[in-house]
Amino acid sequence: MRVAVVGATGMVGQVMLQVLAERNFPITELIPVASPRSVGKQVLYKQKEYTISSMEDAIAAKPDIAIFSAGGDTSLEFAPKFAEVGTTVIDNSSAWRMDLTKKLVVPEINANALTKNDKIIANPNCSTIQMVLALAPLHKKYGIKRLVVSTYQSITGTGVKAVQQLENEYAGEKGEMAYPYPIHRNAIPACDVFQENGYTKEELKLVNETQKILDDRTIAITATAVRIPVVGGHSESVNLEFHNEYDLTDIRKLLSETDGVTVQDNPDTNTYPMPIYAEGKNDVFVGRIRRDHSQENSLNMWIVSDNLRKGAATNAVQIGEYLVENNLV
Ligand code: 2RA
Repeated sequence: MRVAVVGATGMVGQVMLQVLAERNFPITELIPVASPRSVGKQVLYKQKEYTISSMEDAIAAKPDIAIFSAGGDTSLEFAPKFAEVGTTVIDNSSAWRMDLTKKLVVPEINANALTKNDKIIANPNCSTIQMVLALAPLHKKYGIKRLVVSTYQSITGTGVKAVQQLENEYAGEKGEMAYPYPIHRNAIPACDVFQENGYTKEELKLVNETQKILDDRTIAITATAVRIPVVGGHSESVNLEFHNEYDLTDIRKLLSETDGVTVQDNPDTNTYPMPIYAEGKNDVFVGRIRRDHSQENSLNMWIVSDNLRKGAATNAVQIGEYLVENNLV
């Protein structure tokens, strides 16, 4: 497979290269792509240096797959150009996610809907991916009526500048600010920009993408997305109301049997998911699974995952694996 990684020097792009190597993706030719100022520089893949190509040269090379993590504007401009030469694009930005002609894919849930005709495939938002992976089996059996989610998101989701700001604050040093206020010893209830309805784009992604992936616009969803001074992954407190009565033991069984989900849930032994332990792993970790006694047919749980892996790079690579395994590229 000739594979282009667009945004190869970025935080997600670098994890993408790690994951492609770890999972031994069948690459015969790797084409790292980055901004014009990076063209000609080197990136490492499997301990070997690869020269960064321009977008134009990468398109001309007609790769089989192009995995993008380069922002929405770049995806909107260049994903169609790759598709025109026959490349299948897997895009990590929000550009195509709610496009009615594009599929929004978490492989364990809906990769089976993919066909050879899907030349631009959208990777969902990180906080959406980890949540829907846990919700899908529960929705299938019990039918989710309403979902209330609060997120506690890693600053790696904001980008390198935010990580640097936190490190500077830890060290008591001045430096470039990603936020107009401290990240260290703070909680920032603003992930991405505010919309006129008072919600942020991040919160609306959790609503709209979840309904699209679960293919059910009747699910009532409300979200609050918070940035916290953590780097290992996103955490989410999820409250579910089902249409039907449920059995708590069966909920645990369904989650334990779901590919990509690990249940960590024993308060007696202080066993529950935490980002410091999820970092660098590909699974979605679920714990604090408990009945919500304040309302019928309702459940609380806690979901943690490395937002750069299953929340971005790993999910995208798994889409690529599905395409290869099913001869769709
Ligand atoms: C965030 N979900 O965490 C986004 C990814 N950039 O801000």
